[in-house]
Amino acid sequence: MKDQFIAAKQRWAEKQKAAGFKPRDVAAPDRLPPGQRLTKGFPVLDLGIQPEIPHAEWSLTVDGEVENPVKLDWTAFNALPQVEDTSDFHCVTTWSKFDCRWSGVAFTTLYELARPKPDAAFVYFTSYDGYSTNVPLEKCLDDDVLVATRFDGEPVTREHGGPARVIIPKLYAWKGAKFVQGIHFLPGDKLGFWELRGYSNSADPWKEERYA
Ligand SMILES: Nc1nc2c(c(=O)[nH]1)N[C@H]1C(S)=C(S)[C@@H](COP(=O)(O)O)O[C@H]1N2
Ligand SMILES: [Mo]
Repeated sequence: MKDQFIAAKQRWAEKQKAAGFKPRDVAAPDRLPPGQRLTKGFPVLDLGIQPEIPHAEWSLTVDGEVENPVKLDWTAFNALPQVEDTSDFHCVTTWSKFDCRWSGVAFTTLYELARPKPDAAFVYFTSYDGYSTNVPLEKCLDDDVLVATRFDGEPVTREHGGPARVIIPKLYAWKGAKFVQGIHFLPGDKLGFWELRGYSNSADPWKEERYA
């Protein structure tokens, strides 16, 4: 895990040097996962609750199997190094959105801050709307996984999961917690909201891992 973390951190650094928004070739035929349709809009999916969290009341807890559990308030979170990344977004309900420009804090930065213990192997995300989702730690240690506070240069709106939401582009979008409140490092896997209700646990859009 350590080597993977260092490699991801290095790739993040290289990507940040190449400043500016560079949409990739939209025409690339291999870019849309099987069974997906491209949308130009940005649909909203939630549990019917869009919690309103003022910045003064917002915090992100990073804990579990870590050497240094932290609870970051809005100021402390935004004082962490910021990254920007453009990625594609794939929802299990068959829409995909290309070139989403997110900025915020890289997952690797939170990993480095909390210092997971050697037995940490899974991540369980919790949200202000009662949502949860789970991801193997190795899937989070990639140079496109971040806790985003901005979309296209503007604060993430409440409907899209502001103040902060998780983005894991290589998995179906339900694996990215909107309104994120907690990031918990666990030794074993723990199923999240949709994973308990018939959605795939692995959620790879390229393998069409939609429902379990
Ligand atoms: N907290 C929370 N996060 C969530 C959800 C949710 O209901 N609550 N829905 C998930 C699903 S199913 C998808 S497709 C995306 C939708 O993000 P969007 O509303 O910005 O399109 O958020 C994911 N994260
Ligand atoms: Mo979804």
